[in-house]
Amino acid sequence: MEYFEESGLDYNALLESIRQKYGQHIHIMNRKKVMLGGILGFGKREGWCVTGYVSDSVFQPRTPETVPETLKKLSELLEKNDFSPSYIQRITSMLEKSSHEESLKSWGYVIKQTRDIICGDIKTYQSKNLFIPAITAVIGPSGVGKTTAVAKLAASWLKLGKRVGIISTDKYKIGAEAQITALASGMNIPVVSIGTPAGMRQQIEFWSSKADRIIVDTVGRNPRDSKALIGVGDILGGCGREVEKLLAVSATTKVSDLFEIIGQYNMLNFNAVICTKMDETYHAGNVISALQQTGKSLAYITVGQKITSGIESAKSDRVLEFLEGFDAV
Ligand SMILES: Nc1nc2c(ncn2[C@@H]2O[C@H](COP(=O)(O)OP(=O)(O)OP(=O)(O)O)[C@@H](O)[C@H]2O)c(=O)[nH]1
Ligand SMILES: [Mg+2]
Repeated sequence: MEYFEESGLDYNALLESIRQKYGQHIHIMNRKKVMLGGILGFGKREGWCVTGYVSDSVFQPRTPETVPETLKKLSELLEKNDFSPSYIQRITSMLEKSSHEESLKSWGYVIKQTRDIICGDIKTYQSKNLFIPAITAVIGPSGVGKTTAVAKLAASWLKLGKRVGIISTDKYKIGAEAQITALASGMNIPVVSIGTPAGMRQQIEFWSSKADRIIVDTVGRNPRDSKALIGVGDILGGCGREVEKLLAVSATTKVSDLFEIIGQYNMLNFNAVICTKMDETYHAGNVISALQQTGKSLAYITVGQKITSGIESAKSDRVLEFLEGFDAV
């Protein structure tokens, strides 16, 4: 399969030029707004960056009358589970291409194959061997569960015998500092609050011999507000060294918004995603579609409001438990 990434000022003209270059059998995976052109930062204009792939083989879709009943039922089930239309199309096409006509009559077969495809689609993230103290920052939109995830991570690393410290950079929300301090105090984890890149540098130096793990809680930012996102990047830049950035998104966010959030936060070069509030959904197709179509990996899921538990390293078959009608058969 050939992948492409192309950019241009006008979206429709860009699609046309992609079709001319790669042919008609293209699949768009992601599109995002970017600044293009200019010299030395001047004269840049807003445009689009589109990523996608070209199918290996030219696949002739069936007419609606000839689509097996099992595939119609599968499409309905995927839709109920909040998978995106293009993900549903992709799954049903893959099954049609790779299966014998007879096999497709078996619902058990269709479910098993779909489970396997979905499992293969969920890329899980392995934390890098960062220098000690390793710095992990949790970034993301407001209210998704960043501070809770920071406290959960701290608790889980504490249980592993690590020396943990928390740095809060949320000077914006009233009570943010008090919230994380209260969450961490029960575990005797020290919390400091800073508001500038210089303050961050000072704290990192101070903690460098006192902690194995530093977790940074950040202010929740609207993904459409690029300036605010750059502010988050600036303050993390104050660490002066590599920071593992995990984007927190809520499982209760609709799929089109997940695409938007992941696309916009891409500017901060985050390493992987934490999917929060998994306990509040029975239909996690939105998360799976967004991860697959943006090529992002899943680092953790959080399940529940409790601080001392409910954060799990991502495992693809565990994510399937948050779908309806896809139990192993
Ligand atoms: N059910 C459930 N609730 C969660 C989970 N994680 C967080 N929450 C709840 O979500 C709400 C917001 O959590 P916070 O951690 O304050 O969210 P935040 O992203 O830090 O919010 P801001 O700092 O305002 O941007 C709280 O009521 C949490 O208890 C989860 O995994 N499951
Ligand atoms: Mg918070």
